[in-house]
Amino acid sequence: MARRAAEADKPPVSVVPIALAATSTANGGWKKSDRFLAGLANKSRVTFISHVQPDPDSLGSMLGLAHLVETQLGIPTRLTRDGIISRAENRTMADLLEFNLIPLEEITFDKNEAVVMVDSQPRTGRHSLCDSIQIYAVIDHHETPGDLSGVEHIDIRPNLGSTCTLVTRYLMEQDIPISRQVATALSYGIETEIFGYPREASDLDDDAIHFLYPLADKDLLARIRNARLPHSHFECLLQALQSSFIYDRLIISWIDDLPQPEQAAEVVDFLVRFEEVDWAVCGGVCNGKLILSVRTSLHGAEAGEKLQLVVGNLGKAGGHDRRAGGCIRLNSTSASAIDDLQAELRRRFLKVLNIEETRGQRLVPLRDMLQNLQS
Ligand SMILES: [Mn+2]
Repeated sequence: MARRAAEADKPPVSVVPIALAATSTANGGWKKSDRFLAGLANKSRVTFISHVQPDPDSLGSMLGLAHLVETQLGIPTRLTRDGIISRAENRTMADLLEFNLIPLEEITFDKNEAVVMVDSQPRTGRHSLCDSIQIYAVIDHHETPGDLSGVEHIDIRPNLGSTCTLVTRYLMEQDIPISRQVATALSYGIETEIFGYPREASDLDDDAIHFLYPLADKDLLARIRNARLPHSHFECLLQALQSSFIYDRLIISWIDDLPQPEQAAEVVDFLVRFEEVDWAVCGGVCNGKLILSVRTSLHGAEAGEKLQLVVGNLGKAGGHDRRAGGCIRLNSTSASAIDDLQAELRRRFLKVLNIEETRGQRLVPLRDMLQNLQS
């Protein structure tokens, strides 16, 4: 019986390219990358999609898998961009590594084309892809469950720090040459996910970095990490500091006009380093939505689930153990409507984190702000 089960897992022999035969293991088992490629062998083209505002992990994953498909199967590929790339580092990455990204709204799909989703799952509210498009593969590391019905190839590993790690495993399994561009993109994708603190990484993430680093362009990596920042970045940081209130071990910060959605994450990455708190929350208004970002320094904190509890049916939320994000569509962007929503969210955060309702202490006292203005 066991043998039959293993047989059933194998792709039909007729669609397996000869190049793949050598990569199956000695006991006849198929590697994940073999199965991924086998299902694509008869396709006319492969198009990669990721979540909105693609980040380095999704950009690197699309590029790495496109390289895998083109090298092993000789099938043309397309990389897409859902929404804008907003963060300065990410735009610099896409520019310097010469990503050819087609806006998702300009894409039409052929009948015999395969669609591969990376770093996200279908119907999680994280993309603008039409729900009727059939997806061949989902390759991801998020816990946020998507609707995977009809997806042929599913490889979701929440224990990994990045999707780029999973893609690097595929490339290592297939033992194909990796260009400097691909190695640099994957390397940066992994480092943005695992080099921060709290660190959420596995041994496989470290192995992937170890494998890619000698192949990557270290000068380009340094230029991407130190991308030039727009004026709005500093205005936003100033507002974050001035609007921050501390409630026991929680700091909450509100931004009236977030210059780009990912800056909420930059604010909490910065604030969670404050030694007097364990939790940092930032909420910012951007394009008619309230973007939420959460970080905690506590281990086993289930930040993603806690943020889902807080947001509830007001919007969408998800994430990892110590990092989470969410989004609430605003019915009204009037100051009073936003104030009410902020008050409600603050109340819910305090409840979920078991913090007594208090007035909160300003991070920067008003008299200090006034003194700074006069000096
Ligand atoms: Mn990711």
